[in-house]
Amino acid sequence: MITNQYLQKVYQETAKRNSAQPEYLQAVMEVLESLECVVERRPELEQWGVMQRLVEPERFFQFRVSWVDDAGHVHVNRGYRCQFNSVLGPYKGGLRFHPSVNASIIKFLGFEQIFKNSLTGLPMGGGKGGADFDPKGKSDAEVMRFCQSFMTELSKHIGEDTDVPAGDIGVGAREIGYMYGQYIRLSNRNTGVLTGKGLSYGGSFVRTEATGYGLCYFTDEMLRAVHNGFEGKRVVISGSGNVALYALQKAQQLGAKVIAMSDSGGFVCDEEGIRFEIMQDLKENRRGRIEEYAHMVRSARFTPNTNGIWQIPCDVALPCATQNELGLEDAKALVSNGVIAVAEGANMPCTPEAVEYFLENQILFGPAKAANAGGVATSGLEMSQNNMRVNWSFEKVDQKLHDIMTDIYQRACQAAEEYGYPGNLVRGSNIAGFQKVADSMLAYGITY
Ligand code: NDP
Ligand code: 2IT
Repeated sequence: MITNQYLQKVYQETAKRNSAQPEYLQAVMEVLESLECVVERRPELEQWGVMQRLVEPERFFQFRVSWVDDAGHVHVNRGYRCQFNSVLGPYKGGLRFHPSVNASIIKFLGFEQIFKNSLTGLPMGGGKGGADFDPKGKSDAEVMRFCQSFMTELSKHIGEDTDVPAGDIGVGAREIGYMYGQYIRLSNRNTGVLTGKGLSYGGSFVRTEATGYGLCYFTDEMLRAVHNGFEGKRVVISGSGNVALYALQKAQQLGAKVIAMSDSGGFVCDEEGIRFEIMQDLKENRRGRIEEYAHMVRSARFTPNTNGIWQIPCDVALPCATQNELGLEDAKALVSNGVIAVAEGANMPCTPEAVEYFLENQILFGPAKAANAGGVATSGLEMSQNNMRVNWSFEKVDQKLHDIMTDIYQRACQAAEEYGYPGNLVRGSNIAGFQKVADSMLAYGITY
C-alpha cells in the first residue's frame, strides 16, 4: 500500500490513464511502494515531477505486421515497441513473440527494464517490444517471413545508438538471425543493432547462457550469506526455455540437483536430477514438449499441470517461465515444504501476494530486476564488443557477468540497509536501480 500523498496521486493518475493494463499497474505499484522512503528523503523528486514522468513512456508504438503462411494465407499480427526511458543510454530490452502479448505486457516489461538496466551499471535505457505472434507450430519459412515483416517496420525506429532490441519469450537465435538479416538489408548498415546475435555474425560469447547463469550467480551469492551456496541443494525450475535451461546447467555446475522443470503443458520431475544435454537437445534443437523428456528418461515422471511444480519439496525455487506464474497458494506450499530461497529468472513471475508471503516468512528472495539482469548485462557487453569491433573470450565475458551479478547483489543489499529494510532485496533493487535514473532525470531538467 502507498501512504505518501505524492505517490498516491501519481499512482491514481497512472491507474486512470491505463485502466485496462493490469500487468503494467502491478509493476508500477511495486516500484512506487518500494520508493516511498526515497521520495520522502528527497523532496526534489516531487518538485521536479520525476515520478509522474517516470511512469509515462517516452514513446510507445503499435504497428501492423502482415505475413503469408506456407499455404498462401494472409495473417495480420500486432507489433509493439515501447521506448520507455533513455536517460541512461539507448533504449534496451527484448522482443517477445507470444499470443498473450499486448500493450500492458509490453509496458510492464519496459518499465521493469529501466531499473534492471540501471542496476547492471552499463549505459542502457529501458525498452521492450514484441508481437502477439506465436512461433510455436510454425515452419522456419513462416517464422522468417513474419520476422522480416516485423523488422520492416521496426527498423525505422531502432539504431545502435537509439534503441537496441534483443530476445525474450519466443525470440531466440533463429528469430534474431532473421530480423538482423532483414535490418542489414533495409539499412545497409552492419552495426550490431540487435543483441543475442549468433557467434558467427557479431554475437557475444555467453549471451545465450547469460540470464540463467547470472540468475545462479546471484542466487549463489544470496545463499552464501546464510548457507553454503548451491552445493547440495534441491532445486525446482519452472519453464524450459532459454533462461530455465541455462539456470539448470549452472545450478548443476555449482553443485545443486535440479529435480523438476516445466513448460506450458505441465512439468517433469526426476529425482535423479534432470539431464541437461537431453533437455537442451529436446528444447533447443528439436523444439519438443517437456512431456517427451519423460519418454526418454526412465526416472522422470510427467504431470500435465504447470503449477503443480511448486508442490514439490525443494530448497531453491527458480521461476523462469512467465509473469504471475507463482501465486500465494504456490508460495505457501513452497514455504511449508521448507524452501530457503526463491529467485526470479522470469520477469514478475511471483504475484505481489506471493512476494509478500516470502518476505514475511524470511525466505531469501531475489527479485527479477536484480536476479535476471545477467541477460541484458551481457547484451550490454555485446554492444561494447560490436562498437569496438572485437570479440572477447567466453571466460572474459563470463567473469564480467559474474562480477556484475555480485555487484548488483551487494548494491541491492546496501540500498535496503541504508533505507531501513535490511535483507529486503525487492526494496533494495528498486531503490538502487532508481537512484541513477532519478539523478540523471534531475540533471537533464524537464526534457521528456
Ligand atoms: P523462452 O521462450 O525461451 O521460454 C519460455 C518458457 O516459459 C517455455 O518453457 C514456455 O513454455 C514457458 N512459458 C511461456 N509462457 C508461458 C505461459 N503463459 N504459461 C506457462 N508457461 C509459459 O523464453 P525465455 O526463457 O527467454 O524467457 C522466460 C522468462 O525470462 C520471461 O519472463 C522473460 O521475460 C524472462 N527473461 C528472459 C531473458 C532472456 O535473456 N531471454 C532475460 C531476462 C528475463 P511453452 O514452450 O510451453 O510456451
Ligand atoms: O527481460 C530481459 O532483460 C530480456 N529479455 C533481455 C533484454 C536484452 O536486451 O538483452
